[in-house]
Amino acid sequence: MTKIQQDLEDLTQKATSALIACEDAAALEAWRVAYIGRSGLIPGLLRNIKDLSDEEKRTVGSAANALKRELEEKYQEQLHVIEKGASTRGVQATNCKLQAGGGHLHPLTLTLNRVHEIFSAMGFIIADGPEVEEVKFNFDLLNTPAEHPARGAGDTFMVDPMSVNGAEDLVLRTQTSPMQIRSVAAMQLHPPFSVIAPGRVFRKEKVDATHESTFHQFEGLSISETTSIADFKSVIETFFSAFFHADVVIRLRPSYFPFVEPGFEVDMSCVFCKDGCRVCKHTKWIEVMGAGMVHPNVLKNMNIDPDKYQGYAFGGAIDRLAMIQYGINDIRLFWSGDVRFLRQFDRVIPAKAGIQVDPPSRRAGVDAGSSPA
Ligand code: FA5
Repeated sequence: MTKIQQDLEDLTQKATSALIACEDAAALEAWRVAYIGRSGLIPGLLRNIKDLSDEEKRTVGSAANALKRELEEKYQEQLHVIEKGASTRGVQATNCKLQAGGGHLHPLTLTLNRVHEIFSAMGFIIADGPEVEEVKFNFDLLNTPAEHPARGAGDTFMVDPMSVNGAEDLVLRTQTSPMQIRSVAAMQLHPPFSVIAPGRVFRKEKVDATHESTFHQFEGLSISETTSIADFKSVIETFFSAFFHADVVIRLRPSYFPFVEPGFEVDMSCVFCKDGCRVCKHTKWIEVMGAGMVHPNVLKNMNIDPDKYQGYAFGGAIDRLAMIQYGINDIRLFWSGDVRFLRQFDRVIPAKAGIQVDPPSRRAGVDAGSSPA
């Protein structure tokens, strides 16, 4: 390889990674001037071609011209992304050309890792459990009456016993809440303890921009002799403040879930505005999870004495958090496999919570029961 060919190769790599790192118009303009502008490195390289032999002129010249065209195209694409405000927030499917490159994490994995980091740092242990779940765990032990609409085949994916060696009463779990019961039993937890269980859930939903039939929840459970709603509010405020790097305030609204009493919907103050914006639908609040104080019947089903112990449980969606964090306007993009969408996360560097994070051994992924199927 001649020196000029080597220079060309080095320049290709340098220019491509520098372009990917441009997140605003000023950085992009500086890149344009440095690489493809009139006095930039690429035109400079092309000017040197005149000193080469005829054969080198042909090979190196056509390669350098192709590189110049390619970088100009990529520059236009990046400009388009930045103008649409879609570099980190406001991510949408845009026209990017397929190109070879290193792999990177999916936005849901980035979000899940962050949830792990923050709750681990607050002393929660992480549990994992089955996606094919027994009706007993998904509903009965969670104090959900037989006539509850969520139990019907209209809302829940039933598992055909024929497909699982005749095992009956299995469903695709509709929520991560069965992990409340499973994690306590499998890890033989005794209060005080705090546990978090992320995982995939399934519902017969009409899929639209904000509803998927397969999505990801994270369940939280914290029990002690004194755990109160105030503790819940403080932990969740700390979580969302760390997650969004902002001073988040939490608001609780009364709601009903069979496994908690009282139950509430949790809203967080909008992290993008003070006076209302598109993300908070001009309400200044964003609905983020369901929660409540664990129902005495559920404590009993965990073999925990409800006269002595109390605590809170909560369940939020990883997908919704990712949408808020990255400004994704359609949940269906996560499963689309559309590389134009996915490649926009190749430059998202997993942020640190800014609080002490426990070593990985703590979140070894305690398995709280295997699939009964
Ligand atoms: C539950 O699933 C309860 N298990 C949460 C809970 C846990 C309450 C513990 C009390 C104690 P809900 O159906 O509201 O609640 O779902 C929780 C969150 O999942 C919602 O706030 C919403 O952000 C998200 N979610 C619900 N349905 C969908 C869907 N189809 N697609 C994406 N996200 C959804």
